Amino acid sequence: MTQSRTIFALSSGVPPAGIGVVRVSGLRAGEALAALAGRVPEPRRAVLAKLRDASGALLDEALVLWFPGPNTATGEDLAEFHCHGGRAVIAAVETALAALPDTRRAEPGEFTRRAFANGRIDLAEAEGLGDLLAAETELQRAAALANAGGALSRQVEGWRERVLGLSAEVEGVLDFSDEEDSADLPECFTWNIGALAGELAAWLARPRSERLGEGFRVVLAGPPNAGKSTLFNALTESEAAITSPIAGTTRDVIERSVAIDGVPFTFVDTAGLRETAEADAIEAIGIARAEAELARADLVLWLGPEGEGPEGAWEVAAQSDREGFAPKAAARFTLSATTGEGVAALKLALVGTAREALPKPGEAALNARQHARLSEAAEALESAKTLSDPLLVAEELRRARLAFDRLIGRATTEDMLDTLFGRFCIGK
Ligand SMILES: Nc1nc2c(ncn2[C@@H]2O[C@H](COP(=O)(O)OP(=O)(O)OP(=O)(O)O)[C@@H](O)[C@H]2O)c(=O)[nH]1
Ligand SMILES: [Mg+2]
Repeated sequence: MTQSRTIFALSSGVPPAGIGVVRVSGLRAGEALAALAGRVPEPRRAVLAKLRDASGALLDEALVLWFPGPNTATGEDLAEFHCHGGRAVIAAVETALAALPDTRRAEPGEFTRRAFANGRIDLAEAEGLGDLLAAETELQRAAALANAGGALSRQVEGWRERVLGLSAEVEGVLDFSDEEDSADLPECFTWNIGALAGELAAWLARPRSERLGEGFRVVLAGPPNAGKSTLFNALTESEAAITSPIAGTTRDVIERSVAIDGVPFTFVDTAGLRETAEADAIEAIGIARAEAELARADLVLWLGPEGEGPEGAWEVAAQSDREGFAPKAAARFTLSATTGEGVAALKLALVGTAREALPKPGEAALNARQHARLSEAAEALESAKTLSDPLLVAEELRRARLAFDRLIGRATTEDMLDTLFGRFCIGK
């Protein structure tokens, strides 16, 4: 399935840059090469060419490449112009391309959308690609790369095959039962469905890929002047939060996302918790917000009196360098954000804990959409397990297969595709 219009876009970064790669995809990609570079080079060979517009004016000297379809990134004929990355150079090349018949600028994600339409990649791979382009930390990159490379798709194909096999068994029993009404499914059949449902359940229980984007959420809490903001600044290596000896300095929630050892974190500094009689109206709002943050946290670092923090919080004995410092009997960490003592140990422990809670590197993680489809499949299998009428079992298996198809994009809707590809940048 080839789209009628040929598209082009700058696929490299925003100019000015050393090189600007303009990609052209579609039926007229070869003509675009001939028109601008004067010839169509040998496939997959970079050649130097003078680029000219229709009037013969020289635009740039560039490396050009020719990738005849269908074995290309988009599944269509593809041309690349590796120009000098100046703004005016790119603009001139784009203008010359736009002047060609049936050729227009690409929309965001349109190259990838064509790759999907032409069966070069499936939906899970396209989503992985989107995540890869958006990845900011090492952990995000590794997870996205696994999906873009088709790890999830292969897994789903495997499950789909097994459901097909099970469906075939049911069909067999159904054919047979035309003659004898006592036909039953073999015992191992239910066992096989159960095993498959169990595998899906294990995948569904894994941390979701969105968790990687949000990061592991660590909230610092405690009474005023406990040293929350000072520790927050030390952990985020910033001066984002104002610190002062005045109790009630922090009034609003401050959050900052950072990567430590490639692991994404969001640290949240909050207003000191104290009785509102002492606090003013604005501080009272800050305290209410701080309490709301505690509920959202993946982990709370408690800098207040021992044992008074929320359940599961890590007891931190802060300001250990101060004279008259009162240690905590069961402190998980004793540290001074001012001297830095003990902060590295805390960071190390945070990284270890966050790694457990976030998708593992190299393990494909599901996003919300994929999770919903896989849940449908798991539900259908769980229900098939409990049924004895082969007709009903066959119907549940069909439902599971449909959910797998939706997951990898064999059955999709236009608006779903618009949403997915719309989040890509132009030129991808
Ligand atoms: N010596 C020493 N002083 C610290 C340490 N941590 C914080 N302080 C000081 O203690 C005071 C209060 O620190 P903050 O970090 O502002 O305390 P907070 O918990 O954010 O306080 P509120 O925002 O009012 O709730 C400031 O003057 C800090 O400089 C520390 O580890 N050692
Ligand atoms: Mg503060």
